[in-house]
Formats: sequence, structure tokens, C-alpha cells
Amino acid sequence: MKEEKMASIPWEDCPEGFKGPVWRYSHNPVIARNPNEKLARVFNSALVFYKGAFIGVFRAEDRSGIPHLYVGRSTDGLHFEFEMEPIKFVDENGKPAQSNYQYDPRLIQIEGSYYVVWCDDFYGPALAIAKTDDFKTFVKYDHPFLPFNRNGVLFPRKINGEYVILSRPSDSGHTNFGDIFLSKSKDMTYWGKSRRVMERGWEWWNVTKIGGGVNPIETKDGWLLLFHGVSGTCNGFVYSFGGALLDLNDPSKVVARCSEYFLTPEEDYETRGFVPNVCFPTSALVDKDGRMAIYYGAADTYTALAFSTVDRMVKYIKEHSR
Ligand code: BMA
Repeated sequence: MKEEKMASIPWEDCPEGFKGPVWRYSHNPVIARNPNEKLARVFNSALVFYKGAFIGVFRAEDRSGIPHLYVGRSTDGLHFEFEMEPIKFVDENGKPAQSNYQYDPRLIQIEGSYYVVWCDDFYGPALAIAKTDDFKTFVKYDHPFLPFNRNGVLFPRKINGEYVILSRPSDSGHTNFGDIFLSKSKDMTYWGKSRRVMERGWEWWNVTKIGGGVNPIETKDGWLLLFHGVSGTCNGFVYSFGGALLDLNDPSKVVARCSEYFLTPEEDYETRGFVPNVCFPTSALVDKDGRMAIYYGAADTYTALAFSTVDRMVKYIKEHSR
């Protein structure tokens, strides 16, 4: 596999004396409302290193309010240029395979190709997977999952010869339940050998439902998983995020799960917006020193950024494990 020249990730040092697992970028949000003449809101989006810069698949809503996925590019991870037309997915025969809506993409490189996993309209919300090598042609796998299902995150390599995905079975609406499941596949098409990995927590911040957030990151202590947790209040759902470590060889086993959230809506751009009180992580750039730039959707309105390091998160999870 050709080694990509890695761009420098966005970064701010940890504020002095700060003890938490994650700190926010001081100039958040990185994508504000109406970033261009077409798009009204860009959030819950995913970025990867690409050709010495960054490329991403962005959930964007135009003035119809319908979410679609757009390719966006950035040289610094802070400023973005979006394509003006949404990704037009094709099937394995090159025929159009566009659904009515697409949202909450995750993006990952595995064995030299890029995979987008998102929530697609297939008689309601269901996970879809597409492969691209050039960010021009996106080939959709033929409905790998039944409805209803959301929050698909792929592992960055095969484990014991199989691709592995986490997903969160749901209902067709604003689901008020949800646990994280794992499935395996030899070919990205047929998925099975499913296991339940994590159930919603008893801690208040993740008591209603949980869902995979960022593609798992390999560490010597296990797969680091950032996941969102939701609690129901008399004023609606609150989305926070936390972390867990999964067994390296069998990621259906939880090694440690942090009882505390890493980040919860506190800033104006998280507590006010189209859907207030949402911090929804969907991707992280990790550099060779283990520094992390975590992208999260804020209030279903903005894209925001937070920082940490792999070591800091692993330590925090272990020290605050239930
Ligand atoms: C979830 C998804 C996310 C959204 C979140 C909060 O069910 O639809 O796209 O960010 O709700 O509204």
C-alpha cells in the first residue's frame, strides 16, 4: 500500500491544569451555518488524511432540509470547500443507486480503499456501505443490512480474516432504545456472526441509547471506541459522548467502559441550534504521536472540534471504568 504523506492535524495544547479527557477547540465551531450559498447546515461528518491534505464526506442539508452527503476538502482540517452537488451513488453495475436521503456518514481507509458507511433510506433508516478509490465514483454494496439500523462504524483492518462493523439497531423514528452490536463479513456484502457488544448504560448520560461514533482506533490496550450516549429529559434527548476499550482479538468483548462522559453539551453551539443539546462524534484524525482531532456534530447545526490524545483517553477510561 502506498504511504500517504500525512498532513498536520489541527491542534491546540491542553489548557493548563485541565484534567478532563477531551478539550474543545477555542474557535469552535469549525463549520458555521450557511457555509456556502447552497448548504444551510453541515454536521455529523467524517474526515480522513488524503494526498497530503484532508478529504471528507459531509452530511449537509440544503434549503430543502433533506440530508445528503457531499465531498469536502481541506488543507488544514479547519477550513473546508464542499462540492456543490451531492455524491451520486451507483450500484455494482454502475447504475444510479441514489436513495431519498443519506445522513451521518463515517469514512475509513481499509487496505488502500475508502469506505463510507451511512444511514440510508431503505424503507426507513438502514445502514449502507459504499467503496471509493478516488472520491468521484462511489459504488454501493447491495443493501448489506436490513432496516432499521444506524451508526455503523467499521474497524480499520480485518480481524482474524474478516471485516468487522459495529451498528445500532433502531426503529424508524427518534428511537428511544439502542445497544451496540457487532457483525462480521468476509466480503463487505454478507454480514453475520452478530454479537451484542454494549448495552445502554445505567449512568444517566447514556441511559436511553448508545451508538458507535468514531471508527475504532487500535491501541495496545484494545480498540478505543468513542460512542455517543443519550439521556431522555422532559425537554428532549441529550447527546453526550464517552469511550470504551474493546478486546483487540475479539472486539465483541468490552475490556473497559468509562462511566463518565467525555463531553456533554455545554457551549452555546452545542446547546442551541436546530436540535439543542447534541454532541455527536463521527470521526477523529490521529497523528503519528497519538494526538487526536475529534470532529463532532453540535446541535445538528454545526461541525465542532475537540482534542485529546490516545494515551490520555485510554488512561481516563481505565481510571473511570465501571
Ligand atoms: C440521531 C441522528 C443524528 C442526530 C441525532 C440528534 O437519531 O438522527 O443525525 O444528530 O439524532 O438529533
